[in-house]
Amino acid sequence: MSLIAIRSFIDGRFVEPAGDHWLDSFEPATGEVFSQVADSQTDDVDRAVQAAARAFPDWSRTSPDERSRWLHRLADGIEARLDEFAEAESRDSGKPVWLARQFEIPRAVTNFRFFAGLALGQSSESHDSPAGLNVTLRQPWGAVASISPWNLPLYLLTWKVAPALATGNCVVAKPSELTPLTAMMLGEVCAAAGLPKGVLNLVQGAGTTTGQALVEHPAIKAVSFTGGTATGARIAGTAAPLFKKLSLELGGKNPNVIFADCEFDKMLATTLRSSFQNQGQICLCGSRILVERSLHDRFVSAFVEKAGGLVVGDPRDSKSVLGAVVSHPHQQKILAAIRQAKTDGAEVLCGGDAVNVPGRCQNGWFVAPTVLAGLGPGCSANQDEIFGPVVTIQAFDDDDHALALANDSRYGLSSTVWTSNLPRALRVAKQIETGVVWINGWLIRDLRTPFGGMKQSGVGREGGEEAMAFWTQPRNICFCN
Ligand code: TXE
Repeated sequence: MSLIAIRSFIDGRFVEPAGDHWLDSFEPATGEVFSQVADSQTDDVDRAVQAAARAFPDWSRTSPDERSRWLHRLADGIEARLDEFAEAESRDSGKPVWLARQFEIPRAVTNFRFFAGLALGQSSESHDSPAGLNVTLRQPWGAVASISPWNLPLYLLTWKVAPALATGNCVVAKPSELTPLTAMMLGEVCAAAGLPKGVLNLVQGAGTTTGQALVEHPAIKAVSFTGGTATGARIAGTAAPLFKKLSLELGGKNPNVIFADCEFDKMLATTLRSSFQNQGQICLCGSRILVERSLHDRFVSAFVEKAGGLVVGDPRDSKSVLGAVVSHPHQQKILAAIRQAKTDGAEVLCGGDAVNVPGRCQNGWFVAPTVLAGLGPGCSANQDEIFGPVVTIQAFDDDDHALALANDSRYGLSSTVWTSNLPRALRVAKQIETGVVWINGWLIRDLRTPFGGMKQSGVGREGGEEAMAFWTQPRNICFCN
C-alpha cells in the first residue's frame, strides 16, 4: 500500500521538506501507518514565513470586501468536498465520520463565513477634544502564526486562520503532526481557489521542530496557540522575551454542576454528550460531574446505565457513538490515569479499560466510556486533565459546597450549571471561575461571544470582535489643533 505524502503548502504550492525529514502518521482506528507527514525544519519554516512576509503588503491593502470574498471562496471549497474532508478528519483522528460530517467540518466552513461577515463591519474609534482629534487605526501585524491541536483539527485551525486573514494578516499555520491531513486539503482548496500565494501557508511537522522554529522566528509578530498547558507554558517562555503578541487556549478540568431541581432528562442526555463526545477529547468536555446529594443516586444509576450502553466502534460505522482516541501514547496515558484513580480508591462504575473492536479495527486505540466515583477533590483524576472518555462524580450539599468543588482546580475553561432556579444559576455562574459558563446546556457556541479560559486554561480570548482585536494592532493618530 502506498502511503499518502503530506507536504507543507508554502508560497502557493506543495513542497518537499528540506533534508527529506518525514514522520509516520497513523490511523487511530486501525493502528496502522497510512501516511507520511513532512517534518519541517527551520529552513522550511523560514521559507513559509518569508512567503507570508512577502505577501503581506498586497494582502493588507486589499479591501475588507475583497478579503471577505476570498474567505467565502475558501468556505465554498471546503463545502464542495464536505464528505471527503469528514472522512479524512475521521481517518486521521479516530473520531466518528458522522461527527466530523455533521459538526466539525461544517463548523470550519462557518468559521470562514462568520469572519468574512465580520470583516465587512469593522470600524475604528475617534476621540475629539479642543486639543485635537484622535483617530485610532487597527492594523494587521504582518506575518503571524497559528498552532493548533489534534482534537478538532480543521475546526480549530480555521478558527484562528479566518480572523487572521480577515484582518489583513498573512498566516503560517501549523496543524498537529498527529492530524495533518485536512490541513493539506485546505492547501489544495487555497490552490484551487487561486488565493494569492503566501497569504496562507501550512507548515507540517512536529511541535519541537516545526512549532518551536515558528514561534522563535523573528518575523512572526503574533502567535495564537491551542493545546496542552505545558506546551502553552513553553511557547509563552519563548515568545514573551521576543515581545510577540500571544493568545493561549489551553487545557481544562471542567465542572458540570447538577442541582436536584434541574430538568432531568435534558440534563442526562446533554451530560452524556459533554462527557464523551469525541471520546472526551474536547477542551470543553465536562470531566468533573458534581451532583446535589439528593439527586446523586438517581443520577448515578441513570448515567451509568446510559454510559455503559454507548457504542464504541469503527469510526466509519454510523452507529458508533465513540471512535478511537488519537494515538497509542494518548490511549496509554488515559489508561494510566484510570489505574492511578483506582490506586487512589476510585470505584469504577463503568468502563475502565481499552475496548477491542473486532475486524478492521482490532489493533485500534479505543477506550470505554469510564465513570469513576469515590474520589476526593484533590486526587489526580479530579485535578489533572485526562482528555479522554473519563469522568468523575462527586456529591455536594449546597451552593457553597458546589462552588468550592467546582473552583478547586488550577484550570478554568468552561463549566455547565443545571438548575431551574434562575437566580441561583446566575449567582453560581458569577462565582464559578471559568471563562465560559453554560446554564442548562452545553457547547452552544455563538461565534460572536468571547471564548477562552481563566487560570491555567489560558490567556486571551478568541471569537467575534475579540479575535479581530487580537489580530490587529491599535495605533493612534492625533490631529492637533
Ligand atoms: O498537545 P500539544 P499534546 C491537552 C491534553 C493532552 C495534552 C498533551 O490534556 O493530553 O494537552 O497533548 C504543537 N512549540 N490538550 O502533547 O503538545 C504541536 O505540534 C510550538 C488540550 O498532543 O499541546 C501541536 O500542533 N508548538 C487541548 C500543538 O502544539 C508546539 C488540545 C498542540 O500540541 C510545541 C490538545 C513547541 N515547543 C491537547 N510543542 C485543548 N486545549 O483543546 C508542541 N507544539
